Amino acid sequence: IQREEVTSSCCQLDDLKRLPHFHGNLGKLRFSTTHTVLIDVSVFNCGAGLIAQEGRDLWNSNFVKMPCSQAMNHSGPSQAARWKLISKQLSALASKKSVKVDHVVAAIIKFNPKYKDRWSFDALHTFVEHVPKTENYFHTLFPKIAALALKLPDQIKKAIPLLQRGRPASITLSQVQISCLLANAFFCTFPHRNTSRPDAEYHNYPSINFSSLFGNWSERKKEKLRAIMHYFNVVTNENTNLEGLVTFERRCLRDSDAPSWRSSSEKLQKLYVTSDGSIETEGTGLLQVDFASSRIGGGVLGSGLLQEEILFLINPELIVSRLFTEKLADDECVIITGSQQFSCYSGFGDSFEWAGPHEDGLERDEWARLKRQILAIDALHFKNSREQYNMRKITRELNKAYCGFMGEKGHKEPDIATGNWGCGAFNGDPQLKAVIQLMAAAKSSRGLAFFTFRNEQLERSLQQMYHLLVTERVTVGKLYALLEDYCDVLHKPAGSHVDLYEFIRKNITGVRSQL
Ligand code: AR6
Repeated sequence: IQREEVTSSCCQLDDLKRLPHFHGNLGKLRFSTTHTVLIDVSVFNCGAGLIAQEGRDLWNSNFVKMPCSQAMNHSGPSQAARWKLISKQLSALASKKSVKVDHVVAAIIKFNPKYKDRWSFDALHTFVEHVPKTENYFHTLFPKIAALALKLPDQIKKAIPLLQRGRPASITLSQVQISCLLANAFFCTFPHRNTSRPDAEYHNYPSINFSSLFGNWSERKKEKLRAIMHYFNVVTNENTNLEGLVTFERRCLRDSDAPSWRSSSEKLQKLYVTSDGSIETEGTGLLQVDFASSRIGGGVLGSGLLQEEILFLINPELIVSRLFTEKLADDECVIITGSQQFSCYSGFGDSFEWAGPHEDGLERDEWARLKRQILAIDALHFKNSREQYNMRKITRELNKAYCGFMGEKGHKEPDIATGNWGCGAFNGDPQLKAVIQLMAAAKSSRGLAFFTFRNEQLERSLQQMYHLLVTERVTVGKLYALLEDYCDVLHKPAGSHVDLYEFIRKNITGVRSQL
């Protein structure tokens, strides 16, 4: 009886598997038809550093259209002429020691003339004016960001594929290459990326040029800009050694991999639940869930400041995913391995504050990637909370979570750090989402660390529910059937709301007492 009690209780955080435990299963860095590597793999594999991979510059619908593209295209003035203009403007800024915001704005507008009266830069202006003199290094930082952006043709020589819908594929690039791409995003140089009209070429992609970050001043914008400027300050500092790689992988759940949930016989895996701490801190080394938008990064370049946006602000390298990741479909996710955390923060939403530099002490794997893995999965957005008690929607959420949790066959994967996925802006029920994630983790044979984000009641109820499910040896299939019954009960005419965990408890213990 005692043994049963121990194993049916939640585990400790230290009982979960973390990334640093795994060594030596990656092999040499290789590119393939589905894995584009933007640095020279042979140079990297013999330990001679990170240099840009030579390759072709392509201007078509399968690749990122680059601001410095010299490729011929048939629409309007050639990009080569535009890059000449961009280079002239940026070189002028880069040659100065100190640059005013007005000059930054003038340069951006010179090569984006259509937006002269449409873009506002009041947030950037106010920000630079508001920050105390002692902290105000921005005038001398602007020339350095311009110099970094100018290096684009030397840094990226091979076309960057788009991670398109329905096509699993990965891109590995260096942290220096990412910084150079983000410096271009800062100066809004990416072509065809300034409109989200339904007929626009990239309407299915998130925005990447920073124009929306620079307008609509608010306290939120101030804190966001502090985090972003801190990132540029670090990456342009000559003493910074950005020595790693980062991989962005789009995964799609093939029909043949979608589980038959009703007939799944797996039992629950380990669970750690806490109302203290956060996914990104205490969950370090686990697969950390990003409560994402289908357009990865959500409102990071606008005014959004929830879990995903905060994650992207403290790890700004994640923002580059917006350059090439098409909107996620129901059965897709993105996994990012190796991004660096540059900042600390406090608060959430309106209370968010940039809280200074973060020294990332993580080890690197054999591909020079920091041992940090982030999983972007977008939950459904329920305008009306009742909508979620529907098996079609529940199955969608199960498959979405499973797509991210399932891991690669034969690989040793860390356990997962998650929490109230889809339960803030997206209005999900935290109890239901916790069960869904437990089921997806069980199906993937991975343990869960669940951060309830100061919700002590959820912490207790989840611990009790887990204890019951494990002692009663409830399988994933059985839980699925219970959810079906629960949805039926809720949708009965005049049915009042029944607590999910209460319903599960009654049904399980009721079944036992009938035996
Ligand atoms: N660690 C653990 N839990 C957290 C953390 C954290 N760092 N931060 C927040 N929570 P939300 P969603 C908890 O609203 O509902 C963004 O704009 C906290 O209880 O960010 O999936 C995206 O781009 C919070 O209420 O996620 C999407 O567009 C809950 O997690 C959209 O929001 C949910 O956080 C996604 O909304």
